[in-house]
Amino acid sequence: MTSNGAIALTRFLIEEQRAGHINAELRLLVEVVARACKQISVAVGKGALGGVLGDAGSAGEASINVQGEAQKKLDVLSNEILLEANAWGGHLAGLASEEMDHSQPIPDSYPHGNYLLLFDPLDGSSNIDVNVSVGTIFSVLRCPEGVTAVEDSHFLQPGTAQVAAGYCVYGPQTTLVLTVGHGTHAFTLDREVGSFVLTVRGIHIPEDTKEFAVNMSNQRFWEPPMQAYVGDLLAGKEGPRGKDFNMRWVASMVADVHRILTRGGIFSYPLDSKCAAKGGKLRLMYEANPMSLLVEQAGGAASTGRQRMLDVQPSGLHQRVPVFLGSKHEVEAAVGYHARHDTAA
Ligand code: P6P
Repeated sequence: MTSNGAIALTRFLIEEQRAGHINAELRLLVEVVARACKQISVAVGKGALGGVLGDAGSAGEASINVQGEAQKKLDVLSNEILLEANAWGGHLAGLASEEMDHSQPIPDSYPHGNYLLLFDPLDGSSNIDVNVSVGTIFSVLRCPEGVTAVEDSHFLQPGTAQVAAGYCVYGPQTTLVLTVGHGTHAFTLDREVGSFVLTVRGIHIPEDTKEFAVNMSNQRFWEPPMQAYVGDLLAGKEGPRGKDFNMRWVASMVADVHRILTRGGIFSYPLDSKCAAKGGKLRLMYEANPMSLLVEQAGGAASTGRQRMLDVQPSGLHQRVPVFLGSKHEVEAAVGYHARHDTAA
């Protein structure tokens, strides 16, 4: 207990271990990631004062990552913080990052553990320079039995294989949201003490909602079922849904998902003709899968529009997917538009 009776992350994890939900190695892994997120929070919070805004790369030469996106200085710094924090603890066999072409084994100079860590070190980068919430997303898998030399293929496990997942949102508060497979819980950073303190045990997403999150500027590029679904949302109470809807779009998945975990809603980044060739915009392994586990553990639903997200069998480390997640009944409604369209087709 902290001095005011609240439960710090360390105690929460020890109690999860006593309950048999996690082992000591996974407990250490979560503690290490949480500490790295505190370091990233400090760097993000300095902004211009820390000389960390703007694009990475040398003078005039942008640094482009495997996604083909210009890296921000904070993308690179956040990636380095997570790599350094996780190298020596002995809890990982390997790790993979949105910012790195391939996965990395733990150096032979350090002991190897049984887990694989995947992360988007700083999601929502386009918001960094305009002081809008960004975040770190992470996913934990077991290293397959008998594997000594970790390769990309060892990470290609469906979302149901995740043993833990979470994100840390760097907003007005720095909040870590975590699941180890027994509910989704929120921990707010007490900056005076430097500890994450349990602030919501057992998040529950309302099954119904009147709020949707999508980038409407892509509307003309969507597939017909998405056009029909959103068209009916916009028709409001005079339309087939019989109620008015509100819209939010932060363009930072962590911020949008945090709002949905907090008050419900549906988040979607569907296929559109611009990104269809890549399979979608958002990445399966370290964005959609961890967020989908968090949402399902909070009583919500997550789908590609045609398949439960956590059942998708990955084919590549940086594979992209269409995403629908949030309030269970609303995700089911969106999936229904796709099912009826595909059946008719
Ligand atoms: P758009 C941020 O770059 C991100 O990967 C997600 O965090 C966010 O939901 C999405 O892309 C925003 O995409 O096309 O609206 O800029």
